[in-house]
Amino acid sequence: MKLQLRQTLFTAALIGLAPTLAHADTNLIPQPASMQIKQGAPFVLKNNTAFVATGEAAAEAQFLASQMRAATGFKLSVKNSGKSAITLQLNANLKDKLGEEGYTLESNQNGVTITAATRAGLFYGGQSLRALLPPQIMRAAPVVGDRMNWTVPAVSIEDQPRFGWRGYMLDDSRHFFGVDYVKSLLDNMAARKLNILHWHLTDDEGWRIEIKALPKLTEVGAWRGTDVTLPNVRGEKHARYGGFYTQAQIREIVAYAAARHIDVMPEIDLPGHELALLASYPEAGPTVKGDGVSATGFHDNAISPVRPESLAIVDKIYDEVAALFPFEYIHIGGDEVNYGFWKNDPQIKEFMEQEKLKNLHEVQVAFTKRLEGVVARKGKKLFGWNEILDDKLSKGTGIMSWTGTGPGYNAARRGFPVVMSPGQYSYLDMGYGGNGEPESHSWAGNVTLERMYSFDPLGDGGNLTPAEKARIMGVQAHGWSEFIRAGKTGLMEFKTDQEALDYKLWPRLLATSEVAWTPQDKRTFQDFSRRLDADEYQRLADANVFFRVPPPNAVTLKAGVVTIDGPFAGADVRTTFDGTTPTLASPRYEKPFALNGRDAGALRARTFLNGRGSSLQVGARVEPIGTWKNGELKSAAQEFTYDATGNLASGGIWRASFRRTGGDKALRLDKATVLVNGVPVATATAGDITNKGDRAVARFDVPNVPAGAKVSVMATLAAPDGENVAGQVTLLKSERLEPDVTVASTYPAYQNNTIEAAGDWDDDTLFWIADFPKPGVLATWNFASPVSATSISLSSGERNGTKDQLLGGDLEISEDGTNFRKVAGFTYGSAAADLPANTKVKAIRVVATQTQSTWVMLRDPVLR
Ligand code: TNX
Repeated sequence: MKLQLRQTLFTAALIGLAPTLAHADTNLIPQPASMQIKQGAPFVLKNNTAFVATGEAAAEAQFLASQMRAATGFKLSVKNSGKSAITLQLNANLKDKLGEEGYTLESNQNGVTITAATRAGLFYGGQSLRALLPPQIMRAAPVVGDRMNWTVPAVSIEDQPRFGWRGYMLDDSRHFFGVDYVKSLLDNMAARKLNILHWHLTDDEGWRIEIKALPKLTEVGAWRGTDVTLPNVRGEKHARYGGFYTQAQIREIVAYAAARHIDVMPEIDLPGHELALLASYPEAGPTVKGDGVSATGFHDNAISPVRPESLAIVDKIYDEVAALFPFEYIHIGGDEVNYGFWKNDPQIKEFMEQEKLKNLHEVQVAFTKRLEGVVARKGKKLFGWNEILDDKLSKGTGIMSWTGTGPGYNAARRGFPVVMSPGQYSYLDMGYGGNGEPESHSWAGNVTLERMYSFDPLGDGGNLTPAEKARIMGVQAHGWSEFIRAGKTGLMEFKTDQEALDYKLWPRLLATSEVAWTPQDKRTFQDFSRRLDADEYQRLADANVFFRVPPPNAVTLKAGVVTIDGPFAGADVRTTFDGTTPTLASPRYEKPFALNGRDAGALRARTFLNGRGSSLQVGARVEPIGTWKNGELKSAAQEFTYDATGNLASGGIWRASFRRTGGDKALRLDKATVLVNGVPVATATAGDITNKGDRAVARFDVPNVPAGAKVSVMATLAAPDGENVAGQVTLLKSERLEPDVTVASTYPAYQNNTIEAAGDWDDDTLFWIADFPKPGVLATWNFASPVSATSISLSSGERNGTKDQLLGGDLEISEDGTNFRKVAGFTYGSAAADLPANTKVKAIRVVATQTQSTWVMLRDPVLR
């Protein structure tokens, strides 16, 4: 709820566009555990407002005052006593009630009082106070020229976090972000009550932390490009790219974080992901090279887990790291080690014999155990990715669950502390979903804002006992940065790497903050979306965050009328009807309008905010053209006719979907026909219909539809097992090419997931290879005639996870059906490429480039 003040003031926004309204804000993110909005006038912050605090509370008051001086330009002195002020008080007796990080906040026109048992509690109360002030409070410099009314609404808050671990991981290796960015990130994390920065400082693409005993790590390992040892990655053209943090800078950042109650956990990823280390100190590698590639596409990127030179290097690194970071945990990574790199090494074989180890996983466990000892001697503990999980490890070692929630529940059951960060719900390097979004990973599917928000780290609980659940310390989001870079990508353009990263983080990190902080029964996505309004985006802009401009939520078409649901009230949405991307000059959407014979498929809608455009909504989702009630379908098939005028208004591939919405019996579609002015123009029979019991889909190839034509869909439907089935009929135009195709593979299929399923243009079915692929062709798609395409992509593996992906492979196309060329390699299970204009595609094939010991799922190629 927004409290509009009696005298609202217009103020010019930072961005210099629309004037903003100064008002008190009661939309907090994260939502407090409990908040009452009281009757009564707000408190108004003035130049002479005093902060009152004593003892340790005074230090927090000083910090909060300095944060609030920045935007207000006010004096805001801190005193021992006084009235009509902002009072911070510590009361250790409140620990039972408020916990380690909780607080209460009372505000009325006479002042604000924040009470807590700890300094952290006072800090979070202070951040809530800032969140109650107008968005401009986030600015780093005084709001000049604006006559701001710095009001705090009258509220009563009692709040504490759901989880003690509220993390974000910065991947500073794949791209280097620098001290200023890390500080601003810490500011923004703290404002949202996140308290752990997991700092991924090393990986194949760059070493980012000065280690004084090993100077080559940063002289050599921190740089990649054509003029240095480490090569460019992913098509980059740098002569020399990179950077690193000196130890002085690390200390500065750790102190900056501590002032904001954030702990910094460094990650030195071992033994895999270490090309940068190996480029600097090759003697850390196995004595004999191995085979294969890592999941990220690199050869021989694991250090030797046994070689004395390697272990000496590791110990020197951990010595200095332990001294630099006061936090109790050091993260050792441990993910994605391809044991192929170790299998030829005689030293490792000898070690296995000596220690009676059965396999190379046990070697990794032994390596991890040794490091547990190294850090224990420094009074610290390890954290690692879920691959390190093994009962031989100390129960003090933390497990970060990333490949799903299962490994986290498993670890909690076995006695380990756990942080939940499954790719499917917390990977910020996945796409937001939508058209024109920046390049991203896709192995965990799209991580939409809603998906991220929907995560409950204790959700299905994996049947954990309360004691096991208590081991789940919290939740973390991850900003892997392989695809983060300045430049054009999708419809976006980023001036800097930092902007590109921010785009992926915000607003999704707001969802993480609420998942981590707010009690589960006090949050819904609907309410979160309501609070994520124009003001909240203004708050992000004022905090100097390059957030993602949200596209319209939905565009719907019903009986020829288009309705656009904007991302928030008052959003500036622009549309086109010729398939081009809307600009600020395109017509602005004001209210529902008639399609008037235009093609709904060519409609494009886009939000603009602060001069920036969002990604696109393409076409309109057609509202049901018909419904049927329980009892209307009979065991004998009958014919029904649905009016589709204004909805099916253009030629192309269309699908009519008949879906059960009530009852529990099956429905069956035998035949469906599209009629234009009463004349059948396309008919779907057996081969074009899929019947799944609770739904049936008919596919039509519809020729051009004349403007103003009357269109209907006639369907023959039955309820073979009983009449208790209600449902609805919707129409959807295909956004991709669906040519006639012959598919072939010499590999066996698992059950009915045959090769044909990868060429039926139905994304619910796939080809599941029931064998371990060997280098060579896995499958071929041959089109009846060549198609013109501008892009191609093909995914392998289950839709929302890593299971049965193709690990090493190429996607090839042929213009003549005989000669193939590679257009993309598979990483994390997917291959995608833009094709030059006028590319004709006659055939496609997927070629494995490596032997792998899992089966593979292949999906239908997507050609546009
Ligand atoms: C897996 S998460 C990785 C990272 C990649 C990321 C891409 C983890 C422990 N390893 O190296 O950057 O996926 O999504």
